[in-house]
Amino acid sequence: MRHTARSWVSGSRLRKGVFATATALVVAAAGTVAHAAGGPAAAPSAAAAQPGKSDRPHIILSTDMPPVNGIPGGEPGPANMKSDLDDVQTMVRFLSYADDFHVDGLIASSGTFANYANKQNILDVINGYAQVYPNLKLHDANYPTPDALRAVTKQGLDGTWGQSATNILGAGKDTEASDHIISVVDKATTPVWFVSGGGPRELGQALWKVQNTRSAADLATFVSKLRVYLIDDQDGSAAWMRDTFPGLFVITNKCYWGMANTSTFDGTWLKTYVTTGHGALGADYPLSHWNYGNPGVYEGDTPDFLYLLSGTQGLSDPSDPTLGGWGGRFQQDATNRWSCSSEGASSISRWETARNWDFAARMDWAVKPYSQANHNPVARLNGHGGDEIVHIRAAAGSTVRLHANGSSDPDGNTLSYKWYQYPTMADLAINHSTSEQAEFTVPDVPGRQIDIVLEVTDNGSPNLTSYRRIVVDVR
Ligand SMILES: [Ca+2]
Ligand SMILES: [Ca+2]
Repeated sequence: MRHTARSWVSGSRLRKGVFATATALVVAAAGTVAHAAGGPAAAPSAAAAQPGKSDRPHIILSTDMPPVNGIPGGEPGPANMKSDLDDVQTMVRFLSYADDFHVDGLIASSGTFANYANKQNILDVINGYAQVYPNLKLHDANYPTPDALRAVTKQGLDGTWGQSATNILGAGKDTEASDHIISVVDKATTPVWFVSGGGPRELGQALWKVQNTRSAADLATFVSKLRVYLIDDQDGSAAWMRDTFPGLFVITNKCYWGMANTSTFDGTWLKTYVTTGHGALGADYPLSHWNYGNPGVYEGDTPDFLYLLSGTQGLSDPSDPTLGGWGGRFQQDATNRWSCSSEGASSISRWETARNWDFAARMDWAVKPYSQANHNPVARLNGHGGDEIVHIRAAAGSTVRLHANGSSDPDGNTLSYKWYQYPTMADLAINHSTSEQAEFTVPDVPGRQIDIVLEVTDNGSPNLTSYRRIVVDVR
């Protein structure tokens, strides 16, 4: 994503994007217009960076994951081995997408039933990543080295999950994790996303320390660089940081269960596409979450990084939670405060087919040569490649012409197209909505915004989808 200087201080509504000139796209209802179609993208060579992606987001991912060989929480076993095993599922999926981020931190916060923080749990999955890293590099040169990931893996404080802010923040409670967060944010020149699938205590302690050791102006600068995405409130620091820092951008996701689907993406699916024959990283993926009898994809924490991934896919803009993407769609409750939209968990589950097969392709990347795996198409919308949101203004009653000309596929696959409004903000009929070119008449809703998604899907194995988004401001 591109981050403008303005987005530093905005926190909320400002979006990344390109403003297309209205005249290039909008014509009177009876008129015609010639579009400047983008030329076909050159096919990338193996080991090139993935095409169609611009700047990768900076992420610090905090997890309370148990050991790789942990025990599902509902089964008998020692407290230090038991927890939500789906957190390990999330880590495996995250590392398979490590090429799409600047991974600035992997934080072990307190977890397991023993309430321990243990960074070795993360390092063990990185060891699996290390075994498939040479092969992943065949598919995207941006995969970070295992040592680069190890270097930013940091340990938090024990005993903090579920505890009040008073008990877990303050003098004497700094850790290598909280100090690392401060160091990363201090060096940052673009926003740093702290995403947490456990208690966010380590960020809380970092904020506490900066608040208590720096000037108000320096604190404000520090806070302005952060973007926070929480899977629920899992310790008292979550509410504390929202109460204490009104300038802190915080998304709180309490509809994360939209990730789970153990009927379609069940144990058999996982064995076929992830855990067997797909290398050491996939082999670390636990089949079960809470008990052995119901295997499948749970991954309740995964929306935290999917939210950012959707920005790199062209589907959304993380600075605008109302757009919605793989990590959910959110509503604004107050300045810098976001919670699940009325769509709830379905804002996450609606993408499950594309996202799970996309993960299956990543698992192929772990073991197959470039020519034998599938790679995502490169979608272009009205000539715009990259991942920026395309913005236009259009008058009610005018016709907006949309096209995906110049979209391409690095594997030479045949592409199919789908245009639809999301989220639905106005009555709208899109003509030729499954064609490369589509159009619609702008409804009489001046002042409203019409958001349209383009899905470009290939016929490779598995089918992979890429996205673009256009936002039409109705005059
Ligand atoms: Ca968790
Ligand atoms: Ca392809």
